[in-house]
Amino acid sequence: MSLCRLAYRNPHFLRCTAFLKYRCPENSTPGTKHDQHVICIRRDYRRLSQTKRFSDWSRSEHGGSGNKGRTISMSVLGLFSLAFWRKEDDKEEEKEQDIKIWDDFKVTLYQYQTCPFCTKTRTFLQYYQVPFESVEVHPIFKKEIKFSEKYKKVPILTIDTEDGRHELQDSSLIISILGTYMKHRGKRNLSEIIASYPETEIMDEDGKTKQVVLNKYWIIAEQADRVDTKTETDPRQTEAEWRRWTDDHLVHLISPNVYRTYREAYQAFAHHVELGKFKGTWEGVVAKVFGALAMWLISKKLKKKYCQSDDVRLDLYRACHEWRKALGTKKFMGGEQPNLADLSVYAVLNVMDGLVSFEDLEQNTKITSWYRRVKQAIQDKQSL
Ligand SMILES: N[C@@H](CCC(=O)N[C@@H](CS)C(=O)NCC(=O)O)C(=O)O
Repeated sequence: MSLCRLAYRNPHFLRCTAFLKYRCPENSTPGTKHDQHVICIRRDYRRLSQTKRFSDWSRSEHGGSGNKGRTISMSVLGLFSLAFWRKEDDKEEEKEQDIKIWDDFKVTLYQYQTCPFCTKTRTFLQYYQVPFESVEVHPIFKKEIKFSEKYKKVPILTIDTEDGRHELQDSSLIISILGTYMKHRGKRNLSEIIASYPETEIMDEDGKTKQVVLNKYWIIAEQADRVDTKTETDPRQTEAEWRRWTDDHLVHLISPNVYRTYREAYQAFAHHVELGKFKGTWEGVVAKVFGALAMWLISKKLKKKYCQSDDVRLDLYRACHEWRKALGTKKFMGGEQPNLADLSVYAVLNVMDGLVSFEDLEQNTKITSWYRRVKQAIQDKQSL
């Protein structure tokens, strides 16, 4: 249990956490154990200070309780809290191990900032604290991904290692490969894991042959984690199904909704340009005017292909109801922590965050509480 949760339950801990904050100087040596504790405590303090109970306490404290009492209670409780540092220690060690497995790699994400597939990949990298650089690809000239001879879509992830460069394509495949690599904590090397996701030729409904990776949505479990599917349900099964649903269904509802009218399309492009590297440039202006026009026209075609209702919002609401229903009373699809399905659905919806379509979605579905929980979980991981 984090200090923050304890503090929330027990007013004495409020004092204690404040004491710890006071005791942790801003200029602790970066990278040391002490520094890591300081980071944890500051993070807990930050979260704590956003709670109502904290503001009530801090107001009453300001009202003037005795200094002596405060010093004694802070000191006693400060000592008491040392017991919890041990737990933080273990967590830190685990985190250090996680970070170490990326030490010899240089990871680069070639992306469009607002593409849902790229957002999905980026969210995964951020949540699992994989150090990476991102390169924004020019949507027309694509000179940044010239190295990729056949595959011209984004995201592309390159991983430079001692053995050379690995080039990974397709958001879900990238996530599964990296997820499996982390699961095995570097015990299996990356080339071996990539080879565990082979391409197979299949024939689609129209009789055309295509290459697919059959286990694309699966994290390959360690022997010890495997469950007997005759007696238990494998949580990876649900995770894989919802990840597939995100790619096959949810993601296709985004463009028709974001670019539903020219006005909405223009607002979306203005918002994206504001966030991206073309802000304040002539390319940004062209993107706003003509990009919005192009996407508005394209979204009409996408609507015909992927949407059932005349009002595209209804399809989006329906999809979110479906997700909410499957979540039930669970905090996340992954239980107490987000799993890859949570991160994928979140990332795809995140593309609309700040736009009219997202406001409508929040008003017409019960998606907000879960969405905010995932957002918070990602932020917490990043502030670690
Ligand atoms: N299945 C791929 C789909 C990737 C995809 O369609 N990306 C779009 C951007 S959202 C793309 O690059 N389209 C080609 C283009 O923009 O020229 C994935 O999951 O990564």
